[in-house]
Amino acid sequence: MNMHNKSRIAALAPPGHDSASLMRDFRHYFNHTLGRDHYQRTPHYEFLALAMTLRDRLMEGINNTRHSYEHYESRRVCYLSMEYLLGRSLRNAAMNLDLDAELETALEQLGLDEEELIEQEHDAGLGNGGLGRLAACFLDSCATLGLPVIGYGIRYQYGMFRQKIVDGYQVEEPDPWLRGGHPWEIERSEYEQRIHFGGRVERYLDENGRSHARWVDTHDVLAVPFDIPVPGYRNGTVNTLRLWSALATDELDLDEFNAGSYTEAVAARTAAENITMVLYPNDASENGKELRLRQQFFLASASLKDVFRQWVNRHGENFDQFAEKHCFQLNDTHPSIAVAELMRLLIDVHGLEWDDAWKITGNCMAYTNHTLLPEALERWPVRLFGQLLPRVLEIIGEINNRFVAEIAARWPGDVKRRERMAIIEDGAEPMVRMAHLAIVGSYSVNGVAELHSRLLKEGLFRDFHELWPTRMNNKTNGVTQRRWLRACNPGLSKLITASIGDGWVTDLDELGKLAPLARDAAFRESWHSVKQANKHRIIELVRQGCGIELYADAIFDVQVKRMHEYKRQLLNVLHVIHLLQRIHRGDTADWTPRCVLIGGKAAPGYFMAKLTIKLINSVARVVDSDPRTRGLLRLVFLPNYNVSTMETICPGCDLSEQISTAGKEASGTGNMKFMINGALTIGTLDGANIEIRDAVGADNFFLCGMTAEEVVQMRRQYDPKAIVAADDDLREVMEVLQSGQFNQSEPGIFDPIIDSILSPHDAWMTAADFASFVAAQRRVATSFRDRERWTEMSILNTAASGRFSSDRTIREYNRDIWRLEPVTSGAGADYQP
Ligand code: 26Q
Repeated sequence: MNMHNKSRIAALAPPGHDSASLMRDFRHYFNHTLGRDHYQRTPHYEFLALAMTLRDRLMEGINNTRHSYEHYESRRVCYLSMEYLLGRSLRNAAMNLDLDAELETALEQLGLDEEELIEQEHDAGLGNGGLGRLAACFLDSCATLGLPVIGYGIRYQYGMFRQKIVDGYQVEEPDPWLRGGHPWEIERSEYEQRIHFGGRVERYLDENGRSHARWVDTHDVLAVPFDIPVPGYRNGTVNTLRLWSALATDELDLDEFNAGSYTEAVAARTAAENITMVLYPNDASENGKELRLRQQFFLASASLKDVFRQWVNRHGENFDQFAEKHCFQLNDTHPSIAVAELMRLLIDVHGLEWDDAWKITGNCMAYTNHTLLPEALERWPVRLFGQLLPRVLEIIGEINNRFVAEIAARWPGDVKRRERMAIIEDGAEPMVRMAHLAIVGSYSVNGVAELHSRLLKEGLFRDFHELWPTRMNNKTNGVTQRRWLRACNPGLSKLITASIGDGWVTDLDELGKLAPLARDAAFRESWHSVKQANKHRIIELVRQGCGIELYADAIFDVQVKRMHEYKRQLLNVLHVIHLLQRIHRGDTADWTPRCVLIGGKAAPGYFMAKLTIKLINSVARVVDSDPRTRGLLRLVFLPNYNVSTMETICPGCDLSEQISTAGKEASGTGNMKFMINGALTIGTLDGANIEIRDAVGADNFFLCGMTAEEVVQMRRQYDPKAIVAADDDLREVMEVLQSGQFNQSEPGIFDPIIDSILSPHDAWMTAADFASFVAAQRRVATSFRDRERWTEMSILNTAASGRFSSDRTIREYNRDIWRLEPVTSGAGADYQP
């Protein structure tokens, strides 16, 4: 750092990590900063005071870590993501800072209940589901591995909507998660950036007579960063998640208004600030919305400008080493406009030639794909793009022209291929294909599970794979065992650590040492009792959430994930209806009691997904009010499924439902959380299920359904009516559905579901996998009755789950794509200026 810029404020002694210091700081924040006293119980302020106490310790780490990275001039990764599904942070911060023991003592002396304070924290729900939670797990692993990775995202005022169930239907409510204060962030106005929108492009000649472009008459919005600390596990590293918030500029557009309209001009500030108002739910009906494109550009431009600010501070206008020192990992196509914005900044703002700029861009962008569904691929109308970001569109046009010329040279005359691969799709309404922009502009393109990456190479991105055979690679997803075992399942964690030590917390393969213990009857007994205790936590959650009583000795059969047809919650309900039929016909000899839990949010505009929620609730009601099901069967729809509820659900689950139509689920990550916590999986050969089954062995996995290849085969002559006619069980299920038994007061409401099952165009082929699913569920029921065998399988699942740590995933990203050196920070490694 330049001595001139250096402040003379002396460094403070680091805050203490003993219980006395924690208590002192807690009192300080509670009384002096928050102005509360002990005359009234205010758990929310107690939570805030505790969070501020921990934040001080995190700040110490964040600064040490930044100094280390600057000192070593480390190569850096910027993870660009529109979503970070962080959930709560308090328990995680205490654990990673190695404060949980001292904190327990401190809170006990203060007479506070830790669990109650933890419950006060509002989930940071800045994501839809898998993709957003993956980003959060990745940040945890990067910090734990000491890798210089900074997350960039958006600070939405409203996160994922809150789901209420009214008369069985989903009702969405806004999630004002910042209300009441967000103690983990600090605003860094000194790093704000100015982001351009609209305007037009102007050409001018420089002093050497060279022509340049200038983006002028723009409507600017300020991007203000808020930093959230990301602590590694007890290693002194605290990385940064930098979230951008939109703020109107202070220039008033007074001349655009008539004299005297000062108030209107101030009120118009909200338009700019709307950019970061709300997270878009993953919703096909929301595709192509201008505000979403604004958000994407806002993230990409602000983050790149932030990187340039730091670069120019240090290296001036020399960009020779820029690509060597940076990698931008694009979390799906959502931030992929960064490819064009990086070009624009290098060329228009920093005066580089096209070819030099393109070389830099192509050497520092990397793209992760998360979907094979063609309808989910992002495309933007060229027209809209041109209005909102005219200069960025010009650059995309130029990238496209050069790319198309490359294809024409490689495959002369192959016009079809050129059309298939172009970044700009021709037609009545020309479109920008963001995935093509991302692939062309990146040196690495990865899928998120082996099957998914293979299907990308053979199908969706086949042409690109032929052109650049080394660019495409696989990085199977993972989850962080710190949150998803150590913190959320203290019972099992203690048992595991008592048996094999605590090495698994940072090396999940260590869990392999549990495998021999699966044959130890005493160990199985301990394992079983931990699972039972965890099931009681679910029972309590369900009692409070929906007022239904579950049975602790029943099999807990769980499907929690976003509601989507391809995930086939419908297949799960059809099985429940089938079980209900069996109970009605008295076919209950050797019955295994079963509690089926389904939870998940439907995109607000996704009609079929919402109707499926209604069906689940309707069947649940019939099951609950039928005395014949007592002790045998329960179905519940768990409202408002989120990160925090998963932390209670996954430790107590017996059976994890992963039954997507093969070839549709890119990876899945809930499947991994359940496996680590000793659930068995009933699943199709889809996404990471295949790798889960390979790891644990076919004997310890309940396989069902067609393969991805069989799905493609059957598509051609799919005849669900014939399948129903030939299957007594399915026919009976369809008959009760058609009878209106579940919707007596709302006749006909489930017709769209019935029709979709019976349609030869049903892309998800629910009927095709019904028999196989029911048969697999029979094997599940039989196995569960042999408690010793089931517990053995449960232990073997945990033992084989090492591969599904996001630490492994991140090591692979780093080995193959990022090539970062780990950096030691913190105690002992303090940077001395
Ligand atoms: C698109 C357009 C407009 C508004 C929103 C969106 C949007 C938002 C979020 C589109 C997609 C998403 C999220 C996708 C997602 O979560 N995919 C999941 O990613 C996981 C992590 O790789 C995988 O495990 C899952 O298989 C995949 O479905």
